Amino acid sequence: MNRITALRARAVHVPMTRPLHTSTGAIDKVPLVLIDLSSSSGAVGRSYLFCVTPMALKAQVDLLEAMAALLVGQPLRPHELTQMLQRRFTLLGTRGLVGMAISGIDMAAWDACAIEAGQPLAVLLCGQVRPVTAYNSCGLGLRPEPCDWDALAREAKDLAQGGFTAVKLRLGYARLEHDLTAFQTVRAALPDTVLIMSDYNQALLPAEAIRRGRALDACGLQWIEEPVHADDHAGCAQVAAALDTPVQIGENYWGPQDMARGLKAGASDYVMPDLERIGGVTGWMRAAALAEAAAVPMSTHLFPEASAHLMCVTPTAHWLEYVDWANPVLRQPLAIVQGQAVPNTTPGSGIEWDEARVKAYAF
Ligand code: SMN
Ligand code: MG
Repeated sequence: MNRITALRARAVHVPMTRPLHTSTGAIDKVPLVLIDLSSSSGAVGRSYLFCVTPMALKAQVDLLEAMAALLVGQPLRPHELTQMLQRRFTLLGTRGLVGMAISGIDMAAWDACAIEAGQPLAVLLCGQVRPVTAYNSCGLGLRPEPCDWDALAREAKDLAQGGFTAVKLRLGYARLEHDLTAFQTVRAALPDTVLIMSDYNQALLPAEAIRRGRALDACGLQWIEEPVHADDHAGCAQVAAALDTPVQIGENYWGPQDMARGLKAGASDYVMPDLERIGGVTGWMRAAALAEAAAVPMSTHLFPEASAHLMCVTPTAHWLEYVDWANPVLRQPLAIVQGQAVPNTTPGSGIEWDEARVKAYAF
């Protein structure tokens, strides 16, 4: 039995091709924590965490380094490791930085297992590597007033390059009229064949979400994402029931139990768990079973490299969210071919660091 010999965590602050404004604020550089989990076999499993703000980077690294004491010497068995960590941190709470750390360790442990098995992650999970339909989420943020709609149109055209058949537009302007203008601008800039998703990032109260959603219903959006506060499952269920456009949530589900509550409440038509919140690969597989049982289409949130493998074994797999945010520190960024993500066929989840860049972007 192979055992964990070391855990290393490093913070980087990586430049973005396109800064992203959402209704929660602007992100102009990507704050990541890179995790290396070493096994006695010699394999090194890797994952990264997206910390949203650089203010969280040091705390996330410190927490992971402290957690190494619980891990070193333990057998490399992700199910057991994740369960042990969940128990150990129950009294502190397993959301926020703690939940992200547990998920990151889980993802790195699965990567190490796949490397030891000599198999791509999807194959280790008893599936096969196949292309996964992706939408381009690397932009189309909110425009600060006075809104430069021409720039939004140019960005839409850029994002559709590479054969993408769908893109995501951020909404949640101060007024509905600007939401509609943003949509119409992007719609007019793209061929009819390119689909459009939208994301409010929790900006609205349910009544306003219903008002805006009804105005958007004629637009043919693929989905309206997080119209209301992520924890307001009852409110989101009201919105989903009132609209023709499907409502999408899930990036803020902290573990499969949280997703089970949302599904039970009928909070959304679609789900899109996030690997660093749902509990890594272990949490994803359990969430995928819940989505299958509820017959709900399941998409991914960020982390396209590992997520692409998981979509290959997700019964109700829907759309992969493509972002290029980790590309500057990856040796081999995820391949996109005609709008489809093509997972690596090499062992693991396809994450290896470009050490020179990691050094250059060290935080
Ligand atoms: C999002 C999440 C995190 C950072 C930026 C944007 C957005 C998405 O909610 O779903 O892509
Ligand atoms: Mg979102």
